[in-house]
Amino acid sequence: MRFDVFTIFPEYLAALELSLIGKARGQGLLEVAVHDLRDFTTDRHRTVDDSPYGGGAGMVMKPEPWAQALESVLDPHADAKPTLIVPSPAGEVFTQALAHEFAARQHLVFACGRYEGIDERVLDWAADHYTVRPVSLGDYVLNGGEVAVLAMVEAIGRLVPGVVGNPESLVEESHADGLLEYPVYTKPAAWRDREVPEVLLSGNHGKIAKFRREQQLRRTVARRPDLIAALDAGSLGKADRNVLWELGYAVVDRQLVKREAAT
Ligand code: JBK
Repeated sequence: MRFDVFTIFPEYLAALELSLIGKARGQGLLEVAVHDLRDFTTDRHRTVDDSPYGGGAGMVMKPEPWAQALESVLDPHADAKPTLIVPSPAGEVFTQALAHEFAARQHLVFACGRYEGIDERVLDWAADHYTVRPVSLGDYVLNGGEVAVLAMVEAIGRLVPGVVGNPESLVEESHADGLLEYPVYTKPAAWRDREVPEVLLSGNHGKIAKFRREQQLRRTVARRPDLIAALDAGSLGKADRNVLWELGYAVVDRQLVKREAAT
């Protein structure tokens, strides 16, 4: 799998030389090339931005360097269009499902915008050569796409076979039951007056599984009620429904609803 990243801050992507992704590059599992967008300018000042038509704050990235850059990594012999991922707060939200979808592609190209974004015609033009996907990490403001690319390359790269040494690390999280993970503990069993929950020391694996499941439900209710609302309650067991009832939820038409709202 190949990644090409275009940015005006190539040093920002130096982290891709470290850890799991850096190692996978060394092993030839992933090819990652980071390119300086300014290398595709033709003027003395290597200009990449200009003021917005129609007025408004800030600057917009000019189309010409982007077209030169994006053309430079097209392979005329490729049997499919590469995917162009454009990090943007106006994109679809990046999820584990999107990471899996992108991990199945041969060639991903990332276009890091800065300032107020990239001239929209670049994305229109690129659609002739690429599958264009504006993607957002979430609803907050970053200064540019670089940090989003770091997150996406890590999330996608670790799904490529061989990149994560122990494939069992991928199994538990892919159980994707739509709940947050349970809390974990290690030695010492007592630390600063805090004890590890006794059941985890019991050796009773049935009780441990039940405890962990309850913890998953409790923290999902507390932290991510949106995930509770998205569950198919019909696929939950009796024990799960009892816990959720105690936490204030009832089942209506296979949906979990707050009990006071149900009445
Ligand atoms: C944001 O991917 N994002 O979420 C993103 C990319 C570029 C700028 C941004 O403000 N949020």
